Amino acid sequence: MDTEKFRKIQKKLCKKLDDRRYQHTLGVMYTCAALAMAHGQDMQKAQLAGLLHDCAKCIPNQKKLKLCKKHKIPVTALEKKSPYLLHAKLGAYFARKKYGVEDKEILSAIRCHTTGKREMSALEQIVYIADYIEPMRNIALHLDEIRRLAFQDLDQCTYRILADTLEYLEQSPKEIDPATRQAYEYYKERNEHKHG
Ligand code: DGI
Ligand code: FE
Ligand code: FE
Repeated sequence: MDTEKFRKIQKKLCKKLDDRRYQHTLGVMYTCAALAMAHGQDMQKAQLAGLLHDCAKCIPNQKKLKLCKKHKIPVTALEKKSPYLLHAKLGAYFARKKYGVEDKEILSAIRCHTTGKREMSALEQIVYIADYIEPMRNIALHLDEIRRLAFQDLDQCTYRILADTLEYLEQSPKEIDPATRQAYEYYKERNEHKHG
């Protein structure tokens, strides 16, 4: 994608997000680029996925549900109870329909960035990780260790984030999406296999 097209997307997106969310978005975008560099992945694709990952975040929850219905995006019973989760699916939809992104890998990285999923591609892991570690994030536990791991081993880093996220969710009234649990089981097994 050429620079001008990228700038156009940034300008348009900036109007759809509040300032805090836009600053987070830029943090994720640059962190995606850095992780792509570290792991030999396509930097442009990673940046674009990072830029658009939360493009549907600032839509009110009721409107998220309405928009899913309107655009025939399937909503699970769990998502109905926690509609904020839908910003990922809706984000992928808008990335294509409103921002003209056709790349399937980018769209799928946006779609799974909140819960994660089993067998993520390197690009999907990069977006998932960057969202968690970008510089403005500062409340999660073990961030120093997770930030260090991000540049060393994507699978181990993904696993650590999933483990901490599940622990956080289990202590909160929030329901756990099957994708989150499946991702955790998958990366747990994968890391045990790799590291004994
Ligand atoms: O959109 P962001 O705030 O940048 O980050 P995100 O899209 O990763 O969303 C983070 C929130 O999503 C965080 O509070 C944990 C929550 N989350 C992750 N997996 C699940 C989940 N919430 C529920 N209810 N169920 C999940 O499985
Ligand atoms: Fe998000
Ligand atoms: Fe985010």
